[in-house]
Amino acid sequence: MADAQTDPKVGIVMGSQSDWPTMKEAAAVLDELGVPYEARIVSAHRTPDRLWDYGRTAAGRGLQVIVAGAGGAAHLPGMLASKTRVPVIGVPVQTRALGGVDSLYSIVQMPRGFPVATMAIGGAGALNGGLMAAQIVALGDPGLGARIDAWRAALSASIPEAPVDD
Ligand code: RP5
Repeated sequence: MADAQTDPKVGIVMGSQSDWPTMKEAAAVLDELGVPYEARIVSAHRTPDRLWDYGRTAAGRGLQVIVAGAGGAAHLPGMLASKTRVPVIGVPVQTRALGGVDSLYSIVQMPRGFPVATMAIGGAGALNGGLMAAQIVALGDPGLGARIDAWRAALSASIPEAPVDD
């Protein structure tokens, strides 16, 4: 999975290495669509200075959107949104203790003025976060727009009309 990509348009960030199995679903769909991204561990609590630097430099480095995943007291997406105008998509990572509802509530209830676009809990949320990021980048990239249209058409075509027995 890519990370040595030059000129990343999407930043995938997560609070911990333990979030990567979830967040790599965002990376996988960006790979599939040919969108350059970087993946970084940036913890609101354990590496606050790294978080501040990431948010402070994001727009200047050319990032167009950030997909931020965290679990539990999931402050990373909201704190990043407070530090950069680059749109932040939040992914609530599933937790053992509370199933990810804790992550969801931590991410979704932002105060007026600092939005975070919040996805579903877990892998589906991470994949959708990657797709949403690609769709944002595609606003200025017609070739990518065409690849997303083809991706969606292939998904539709893969759905059978009638159910079958297992
Ligand atoms: C959060 O705490 C991370 O986003 C992660 O989901 C959760 C647990 O982290 P680890 O204890 O597994 O590093 O900051």
